[in-house]
Amino acid sequence: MTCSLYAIPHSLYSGRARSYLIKNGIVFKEFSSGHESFKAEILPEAKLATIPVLRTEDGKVIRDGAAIIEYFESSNGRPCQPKTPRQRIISALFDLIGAEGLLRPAMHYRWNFPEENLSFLHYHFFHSQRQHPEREAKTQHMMDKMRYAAMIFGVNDVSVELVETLYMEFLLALDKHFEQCPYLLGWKPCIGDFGLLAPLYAHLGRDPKPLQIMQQQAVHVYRWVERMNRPDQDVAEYYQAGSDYLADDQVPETLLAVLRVIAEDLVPETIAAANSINAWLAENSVPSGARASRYLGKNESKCRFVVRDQLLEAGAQPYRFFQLQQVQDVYQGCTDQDRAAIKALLRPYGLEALLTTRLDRRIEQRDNLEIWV
Ligand SMILES: N[C@@H](CCC(=O)N[C@@H](CS)C(=O)NCC(=O)O)C(=O)O
Repeated sequence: MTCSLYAIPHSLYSGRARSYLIKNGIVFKEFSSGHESFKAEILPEAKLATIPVLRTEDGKVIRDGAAIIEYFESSNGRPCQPKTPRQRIISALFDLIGAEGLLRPAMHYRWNFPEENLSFLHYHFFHSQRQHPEREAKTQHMMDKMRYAAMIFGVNDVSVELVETLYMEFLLALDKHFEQCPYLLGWKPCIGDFGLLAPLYAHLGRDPKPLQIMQQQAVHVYRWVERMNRPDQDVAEYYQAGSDYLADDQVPETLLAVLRVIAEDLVPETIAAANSINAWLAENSVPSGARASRYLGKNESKCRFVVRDQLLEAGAQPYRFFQLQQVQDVYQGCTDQDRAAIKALLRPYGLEALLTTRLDRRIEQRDNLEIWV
């Protein structure tokens, strides 16, 4: 039996896991979440109806893109984790950025351009539903739910201009980076490449409106998106290609320029979300082992933060801190000398704050759920 990946082309988190499987030569067959087996066989073990979910060769069910990647990384000697400290942190940081840091542009460019995107989206949402008399109604319900999620992430009439400006600055900076080398840290993908692909494939590199922007204004990013979905290295345009991460723990200037833009909302939002979730933890007695849901309460846990003199409001999501823990775990595992090098690398962009911003309770994954420890 080969692995089965329950995923759909237009799903953000599916793109991350799929690319990892492709790049690591793991044979799999992909099924839609609308396939009968998803509800009948997968859901009872996956617990939540999110994708991606993997069924391994020996029948184990793993829900969550990060957990799927960790399953293979931990059993294969961590082929996609750089060995040196600065590169390791950068890789983990881009994993966080991809999973959490680009949700506003991803959702904006998907949902706020109906003329360009709607029929394309309908096709995909429809085919992720089971063949069922209420298939169309469920499709509409799911699309409405995702439109609403765009607002929860902080896209509204006031913030939209800032969301677009930040995205374009990020995209053009990333384009300059990929002009120099084909992956974030050199000649092969790291964990951070897979994380970053999540928003840049399904939404920003595939929906008609943002795809056109990427193709017309950031051809090197577009090529990286293609490259991340191919099993070979796919570096024909780089005439002196290497095969490994850059030597001597190098982090290219072009990548730091990307981080400079990203930090502008990633850092204040993460600090604000930590404050909001910590206040909630202080007010609510949360037993050890209780589920850490996507949002606290009924979506009421908002955090507010300022970016370029503008006040933004977004849902505070515990999952952001599950990802951030990975960055902090790498940092904690370093020698004093390596920690100093990491701090010096991140300090100019204010990203050093992410090494110490944390929730008062740790989040872990157990039996396919995120739980409070
Ligand atoms: N933490 C999960 C999140 C998965 C997730 O939210 N997937 C979306 C599709 S990209 C989904 O299934 N949404 C359905 C829903 O929320 O009902 C992961 O990284 O895999």
